Amino acid sequence: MKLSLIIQNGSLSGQKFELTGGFLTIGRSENCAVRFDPANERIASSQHAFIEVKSASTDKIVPGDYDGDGKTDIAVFRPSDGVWYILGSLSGFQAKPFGVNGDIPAAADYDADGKTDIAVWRPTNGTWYISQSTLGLKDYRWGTSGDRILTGDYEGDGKSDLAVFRPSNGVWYILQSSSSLPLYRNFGTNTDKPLTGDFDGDGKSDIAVFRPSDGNWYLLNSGTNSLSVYPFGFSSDVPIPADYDGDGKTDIAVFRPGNSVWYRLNSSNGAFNGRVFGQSGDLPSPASAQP
Ligand SMILES: [Ca+2]
Ligand SMILES: [Ca+2]
Ligand SMILES: [Ca+2]
Ligand SMILES: [Ca+2]
Repeated sequence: MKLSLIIQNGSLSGQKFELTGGFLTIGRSENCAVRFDPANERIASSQHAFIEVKSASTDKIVPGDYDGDGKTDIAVFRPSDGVWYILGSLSGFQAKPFGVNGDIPAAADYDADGKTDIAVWRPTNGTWYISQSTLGLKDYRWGTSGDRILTGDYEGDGKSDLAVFRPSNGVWYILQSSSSLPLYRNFGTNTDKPLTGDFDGDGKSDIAVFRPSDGNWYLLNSGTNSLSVYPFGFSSDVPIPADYDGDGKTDIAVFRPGNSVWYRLNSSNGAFNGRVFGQSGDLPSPASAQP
Protein backbone atom coordinates (compact mmCIF):
# COMPACT_ATOMS: atom_id res chain seq x y z
CA MET A 1 0.00 0.00 0.00
CA LYS A 2 1.18 3.47 -0.87
CA LEU A 3 -0.13 6.84 0.29
CA SER A 4 -0.60 9.49 -2.39
CA LEU A 5 -1.12 13.05 -1.16
CA ILE A 6 -2.24 15.91 -3.37
CA ILE A 7 -2.38 19.43 -1.92
CA GLN A 8 -5.71 20.95 -2.94
CA ASN A 9 -5.21 24.65 -2.22
CA GLY A 10 -2.92 27.23 -0.65
CA SER A 11 0.65 28.03 -1.60
CA LEU A 12 1.49 24.37 -2.19
CA SER A 13 -1.58 23.71 -4.32
CA GLY A 14 -1.06 20.98 -6.90
CA GLN A 15 1.98 19.45 -5.25
CA LYS A 16 2.01 15.68 -4.96
CA PHE A 17 3.60 13.61 -2.22
CA GLU A 18 3.93 9.86 -2.12
CA LEU A 19 4.65 7.85 0.99
CA THR A 20 5.28 4.14 1.32
CA GLY A 21 5.78 4.48 5.04
CA GLY A 22 6.90 6.83 7.77
CA PHE A 23 6.36 10.50 8.37
CA LEU A 24 5.82 13.50 6.16
CA THR A 25 5.69 17.15 7.09
CA ILE A 26 4.08 19.57 4.66
CA GLY A 27 3.89 23.35 4.57
CA ARG A 28 6.16 26.35 4.80
CA SER A 29 5.65 26.67 8.50
CA GLU A 30 5.74 22.88 8.85
CA ASN A 31 2.43 22.90 10.62
CA CYS A 32 0.84 19.99 8.80
CA ALA A 33 2.05 16.47 9.51
CA VAL A 34 0.94 13.11 8.18
CA ARG A 35 1.98 9.73 9.51
CA PHE A 36 1.49 6.63 7.41
CA ASP A 37 1.76 3.05 8.63
CA PRO A 38 1.45 0.69 5.62
CA ALA A 39 1.65 -2.49 7.71
CA ASN A 40 -1.58 -1.63 9.52
CA GLU A 41 -2.90 0.59 6.72
CA ARG A 42 -3.33 3.49 9.11
CA ILE A 43 -3.11 7.16 8.30
CA ALA A 44 -3.01 9.95 10.86
CA SER A 45 -2.75 13.69 10.39
CA SER A 46 -2.39 16.76 12.54
CA GLN A 47 -3.60 20.32 11.91
CA HIS A 48 -6.64 19.08 9.98
CA ALA A 49 -4.77 18.00 6.88
CA PHE A 50 -7.03 16.92 4.03
CA ILE A 51 -5.95 13.50 2.88
CA GLU A 52 -6.67 11.84 -0.46
CA VAL A 53 -5.85 8.17 -0.53
CA LYS A 54 -5.71 6.32 -3.82
CA SER A 55 -5.74 2.56 -3.75
CA ALA A 56 -3.71 0.64 -6.33
CA SER A 57 -5.32 0.37 -9.74
CA THR A 58 -7.21 -2.85 -10.30
CA ASP A 59 -7.12 -2.51 -14.10
CA LYS A 60 -5.76 -5.54 -15.91
CA ILE A 61 -3.27 -4.91 -18.71
CA VAL A 62 -4.52 -6.50 -21.95
CA PRO A 63 -2.24 -5.45 -24.82
CA GLY A 64 -3.10 -6.78 -28.27
CA ASP A 65 -3.54 -5.71 -31.88
CA TYR A 66 -7.25 -4.97 -31.73
CA ASP A 67 -7.34 -2.93 -34.93
CA GLY A 68 -5.15 -5.29 -36.93
CA ASP A 69 -2.50 -2.86 -38.20
CA GLY A 70 0.35 -5.05 -36.99
CA LYS A 71 1.10 -2.81 -34.00
CA THR A 72 0.25 -3.75 -30.43
CA ASP A 73 -2.35 -1.44 -28.88
CA ILE A 74 -2.38 -0.22 -25.29
CA ALA A 75 -5.44 -1.59 -23.51
CA VAL A 76 -6.83 -2.33 -20.06
CA PHE A 77 -9.84 -4.24 -18.77
CA ARG A 78 -11.46 -2.58 -15.75
CA PRO A 79 -13.22 -5.22 -13.62
CA SER A 80 -15.18 -2.65 -11.59
CA ASP A 81 -17.23 -1.52 -14.62
CA GLY A 82 -16.57 -4.44 -17.03
CA VAL A 83 -15.25 -2.08 -19.71
CA TRP A 84 -12.34 -2.58 -22.10
CA TYR A 85 -10.45 0.67 -22.69
CA ILE A 86 -8.40 0.39 -25.87
CA LEU A 87 -6.07 2.92 -27.47
CA GLY A 88 -5.89 1.53 -31.00
CA SER A 89 -2.74 2.46 -32.91
CA LEU A 90 -4.93 2.85 -36.00
CA SER A 91 -8.49 3.19 -34.69
CA GLY A 92 -7.87 5.48 -31.70
CA PHE A 93 -9.59 5.37 -28.33
CA GLN A 94 -12.59 3.18 -27.68
CA ALA A 95 -14.40 1.87 -24.61
CA LYS A 96 -16.29 -1.40 -24.98
CA PRO A 97 -18.35 -3.01 -22.21
CA PHE A 98 -17.68 -6.75 -22.23
CA GLY A 99 -17.62 -9.01 -19.19
CA VAL A 100 -18.30 -8.54 -15.50
CA ASN A 101 -16.29 -8.15 -12.33
CA GLY A 102 -14.54 -11.43 -11.57
CA ASP A 103 -14.00 -12.35 -15.23
CA ILE A 104 -10.49 -13.02 -16.42
CA PRO A 105 -9.60 -11.23 -19.66
CA ALA A 106 -8.70 -13.67 -22.45
CA ALA A 107 -7.99 -11.45 -25.45
CA ALA A 108 -6.56 -13.33 -28.45
CA ASP A 109 -7.25 -13.82 -32.16
CA TYR A 110 -9.90 -16.56 -32.19
CA ASP A 111 -11.16 -16.11 -35.77
CA ALA A 112 -7.76 -15.63 -37.46
CA ASP A 113 -8.50 -12.28 -39.08
CA GLY A 114 -5.35 -10.67 -37.70
CA LYS A 115 -7.21 -8.68 -35.06
CA THR A 116 -7.15 -9.44 -31.35
CA ASP A 117 -10.65 -10.25 -30.11
CA ILE A 118 -12.06 -9.03 -26.84
CA ALA A 119 -12.79 -12.05 -24.67
CA VAL A 120 -13.19 -13.13 -21.05
CA TRP A 121 -13.22 -16.39 -19.15
CA ARG A 122 -15.67 -16.62 -16.27
CA PRO A 123 -14.32 -18.83 -13.45
CA THR A 124 -17.73 -19.24 -11.80
CA ASN A 125 -19.15 -21.21 -14.75
CA GLY A 126 -15.99 -22.08 -16.68
CA THR A 127 -17.33 -20.29 -19.76
CA TRP A 128 -15.42 -18.36 -22.39
CA TYR A 129 -17.23 -15.34 -23.86
CA ILE A 130 -15.60 -14.15 -27.06
CA SER A 131 -16.41 -11.12 -29.21
CA GLN A 132 -14.81 -12.23 -32.47
CA SER A 133 -13.96 -9.26 -34.66
CA THR A 134 -15.11 -11.02 -37.85
CA LEU A 135 -17.15 -14.07 -36.86
CA GLY A 136 -19.13 -12.47 -34.03
CA LEU A 137 -20.11 -13.60 -30.56
CA LYS A 138 -19.25 -17.04 -29.29
CA ASP A 139 -19.43 -18.67 -25.90
CA TYR A 140 -18.12 -22.04 -24.88
CA ARG A 141 -17.71 -23.89 -21.63
CA TRP A 142 -14.14 -25.11 -21.13
CA GLY A 143 -12.36 -25.36 -17.80
CA THR A 144 -13.48 -25.03 -14.23
CA SER A 145 -12.98 -22.71 -11.27
CA GLY A 146 -9.36 -22.79 -10.10
CA ASP A 147 -7.97 -23.35 -13.61
CA ARG A 148 -5.48 -20.95 -15.19
CA ILE A 149 -6.25 -19.91 -18.74
CA LEU A 150 -3.49 -19.84 -21.37
CA THR A 151 -4.56 -18.55 -24.75
CA GLY A 152 -2.42 -19.68 -27.65
CA ASP A 153 -2.52 -21.48 -30.98
CA TYR A 154 -1.34 -24.94 -30.01
CA GLU A 155 -2.00 -26.69 -33.35
CA GLY A 156 -0.98 -23.82 -35.60
CA ASP A 157 -4.13 -23.13 -37.67
CA GLY A 158 -3.93 -19.41 -36.95
CA LYS A 159 -6.86 -19.42 -34.52
CA SER A 160 -6.32 -19.17 -30.79
CA ASP A 161 -7.45 -22.26 -28.90
CA LEU A 162 -9.31 -22.43 -25.61
CA ALA A 163 -6.78 -23.76 -23.12
CA VAL A 164 -6.54 -24.12 -19.35
CA PHE A 165 -4.01 -25.52 -16.91
CA ARG A 166 -5.41 -27.23 -13.82
CA PRO A 167 -2.97 -26.78 -10.91
CA SER A 168 -4.62 -29.52 -8.82
CA ASN A 169 -3.61 -32.28 -11.27
CA GLY A 170 -1.03 -30.59 -13.51
CA VAL A 171 -3.05 -31.25 -16.67
CA TRP A 172 -3.40 -28.93 -19.67
CA TYR A 173 -6.82 -29.08 -21.36
CA ILE A 174 -6.68 -27.67 -24.88
CA LEU A 175 -9.63 -27.43 -27.28
CA GLN A 176 -8.08 -27.42 -30.75
CA SER A 177 -9.83 -24.88 -32.96
CA SER A 178 -9.25 -26.73 -36.24
CA SER A 179 -10.89 -30.02 -35.25
CA SER A 180 -12.73 -29.15 -32.02
CA LEU A 181 -10.90 -32.17 -30.59
CA PRO A 182 -9.54 -31.94 -27.06
CA LEU A 183 -5.85 -32.37 -26.33
CA TYR A 184 -4.73 -33.30 -22.83
CA ARG A 185 -1.16 -33.07 -21.58
CA ASN A 186 0.16 -33.72 -18.10
CA PHE A 187 2.83 -31.07 -17.65
CA GLY A 188 3.70 -29.16 -14.50
CA THR A 189 2.83 -29.19 -10.83
CA ASN A 190 0.59 -27.31 -8.46
CA THR A 191 3.15 -24.58 -7.61
CA ASP A 192 4.46 -24.07 -11.18
CA LYS A 193 3.66 -20.95 -13.16
CA PRO A 194 2.15 -22.17 -16.45
CA LEU A 195 3.30 -20.33 -19.58
CA THR A 196 2.98 -20.47 -23.29
CA GLY A 197 4.79 -19.14 -26.32
CA ASP A 198 6.34 -20.49 -29.49
CA PHE A 199 9.78 -21.24 -28.07
CA ASP A 200 10.88 -23.50 -30.96
CA GLY A 201 9.44 -21.27 -33.69
CA ASP A 202 7.36 -23.88 -35.54
CA GLY A 203 4.22 -21.72 -35.54
CA LYS A 204 2.55 -23.65 -32.72
CA SER A 205 2.28 -22.54 -29.10
CA ASP A 206 4.33 -24.70 -26.74
CA ILE A 207 3.27 -25.89 -23.32
CA ALA A 208 5.68 -24.62 -20.67
CA VAL A 209 6.08 -23.89 -16.97
CA PHE A 210 8.39 -21.81 -14.78
CA ARG A 211 9.15 -23.60 -11.52
CA PRO A 212 9.88 -21.03 -8.80
CA SER A 213 11.25 -23.67 -6.42
CA ASP A 214 14.24 -24.49 -8.66
CA GLY A 215 14.29 -21.48 -11.03
CA ASN A 216 13.95 -23.74 -14.08
CA TRP A 217 11.92 -23.29 -17.24
CA TYR A 218 10.46 -26.54 -18.57
CA LEU A 219 9.44 -26.34 -22.24
CA LEU A 220 7.59 -28.97 -24.24
CA ASN A 221 8.65 -28.20 -27.82
CA SER A 222 5.73 -28.74 -30.18
CA GLY A 223 7.98 -29.37 -33.18
CA THR A 224 9.81 -32.37 -31.73
CA ASN A 225 7.61 -33.18 -28.70
CA SER A 226 10.82 -32.99 -26.66
CA LEU A 227 11.56 -31.41 -23.30
CA SER A 228 13.95 -28.48 -22.84
CA VAL A 229 15.05 -27.27 -19.41
CA TYR A 230 16.66 -23.87 -18.83
CA PRO A 231 17.71 -22.55 -15.41
CA PHE A 232 16.70 -18.90 -15.57
CA GLY A 233 15.38 -16.70 -12.79
CA PHE A 234 14.68 -16.58 -9.07
CA SER A 235 11.56 -17.72 -7.27
CA SER A 236 10.27 -14.15 -6.87
CA ASP A 237 10.75 -13.27 -10.56
CA VAL A 238 7.82 -12.69 -12.89
CA PRO A 239 8.13 -14.75 -16.08
CA ILE A 240 7.54 -12.57 -19.17
CA PRO A 241 8.20 -14.70 -22.26
CA ALA A 242 7.96 -12.88 -25.60
CA ASP A 243 9.92 -12.61 -28.84
CA TYR A 244 12.23 -9.74 -27.89
CA ASP A 245 14.91 -10.31 -30.54
CA GLY A 246 12.43 -10.78 -33.37
CA ASP A 247 13.56 -14.15 -34.74
CA GLY A 248 10.10 -15.71 -34.51
CA LYS A 249 10.91 -17.70 -31.40
CA THR A 250 9.69 -16.79 -27.93
CA ASP A 251 12.56 -15.85 -25.63
CA ILE A 252 12.89 -16.91 -22.01
CA ALA A 253 12.61 -13.78 -19.89
CA VAL A 254 11.83 -12.61 -16.37
CA PHE A 255 11.12 -9.30 -14.67
CA ARG A 256 12.68 -8.90 -11.23
CA PRO A 257 10.50 -6.56 -9.14
CA GLY A 258 13.25 -5.95 -6.56
CA ASN A 259 15.55 -4.13 -8.98
CA SER A 260 13.19 -3.51 -11.94
CA VAL A 261 15.46 -5.41 -14.32
CA TRP A 262 14.20 -7.28 -17.39
CA TYR A 263 16.42 -10.32 -17.93
CA ARG A 264 16.21 -12.41 -21.05
CA LEU A 265 17.92 -15.11 -23.05
CA ASN A 266 17.89 -14.30 -26.78
CA SER A 267 16.72 -17.32 -28.75
CA SER A 268 18.66 -16.18 -31.84
CA ASN A 269 22.15 -16.33 -30.33
CA GLY A 270 21.77 -17.45 -26.72
CA ALA A 271 22.98 -14.06 -25.47
CA PHE A 272 22.03 -12.88 -22.00
CA ASN A 273 20.48 -9.45 -21.72
CA GLY A 274 19.57 -7.42 -18.64
CA ARG A 275 18.00 -4.00 -18.71
CA VAL A 276 16.55 -1.73 -16.05
CA PHE A 277 13.11 -0.48 -17.02
CA GLY A 278 10.37 0.68 -14.68
CA GLN A 279 10.25 1.09 -10.95
CA SER A 280 9.08 -0.76 -7.88
CA GLY A 281 5.38 -1.61 -8.08
CA ASP A 282 5.22 -1.51 -11.91
CA LEU A 283 3.65 -4.37 -13.83
CA PRO A 284 5.75 -5.61 -16.76
CA SER A 285 3.83 -5.70 -20.04
CA PRO A 286 5.37 -7.59 -22.92
CA ALA A 287 2.92 -8.17 -25.80
CA SER A 288 2.51 -11.75 -24.63
CA ALA A 289 1.52 -10.81 -21.08
CA GLN A 290 -0.97 -13.23 -19.56
CA PRO A 291 -3.37 -11.76 -17.03
CA1 LIG B 1 -2.85 -1.94 -33.54
CA1 LIG C 1 -5.73 -23.12 -33.14
CA1 LIG D 1 6.18 -24.32 -30.97
CA1 LIG E 1 13.27 -14.65 -30.07
